Amino acid sequence: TPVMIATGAYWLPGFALPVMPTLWQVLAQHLAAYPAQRMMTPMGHLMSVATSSMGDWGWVGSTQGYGYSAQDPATQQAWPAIPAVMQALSTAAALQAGYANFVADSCLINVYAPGSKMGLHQDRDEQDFTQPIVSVSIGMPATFLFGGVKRSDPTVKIPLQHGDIVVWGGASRRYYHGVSVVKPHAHSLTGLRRINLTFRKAK
Ligand code: MD3
Ligand code: FE
Repeated sequence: TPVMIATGAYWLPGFALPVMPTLWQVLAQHLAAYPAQRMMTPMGHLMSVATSSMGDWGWVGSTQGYGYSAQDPATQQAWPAIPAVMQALSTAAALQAGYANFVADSCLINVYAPGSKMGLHQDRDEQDFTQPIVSVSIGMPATFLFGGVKRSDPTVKIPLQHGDIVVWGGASRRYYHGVSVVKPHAHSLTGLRRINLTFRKAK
């Protein structure tokens, strides 16, 4: 049962749990072949979160700025395809939230160690903001911060657990958001890691 948390944003607690064994198998395999890397900010700092990608487009950061690239900057190789289990999960979650026919061409994989965080930001590197973003939380819990269209808007905290999915569309697609410093609560599947998948239509 979807829980509306803002205009167009729906929380689907535990939605990914039934496919988690299969999902974790393909994800662990992917991370072994395409290790998550800490990208550079435009200011030349390292992000605390490490990232990897799947699909036609992968999100990358560098001192040249942020954006989508068809190649892994570490290897210059194309990203691997999004596995069927993940493609089907993101399409089903989007539909559950009222967004029919969502087909991701990018899956960003954010890997958080204890102490990692993500500052308040907007996602605006995608071409079409009418397309939702589907996020899947795996492993250690985290507190998600959710604001409004202005950076100064008040934020609400959402405790995201292993297996939760949130679909962000409509007005919420442009809202500022971030993740508080992740605390060390070892998880049976991932150990001291939180992994967040965001399925996007980048182009
Ligand atoms: C709300 N990731 O990768 S996912 C990101 O947990 C990002 O790793 C966070 O923000 C994470 O850009 C949050 C939830 C999320 C993703 C995209 C959104 C929330 C969003 C886009 C618009 C509004
Ligand atoms: Fe974001």
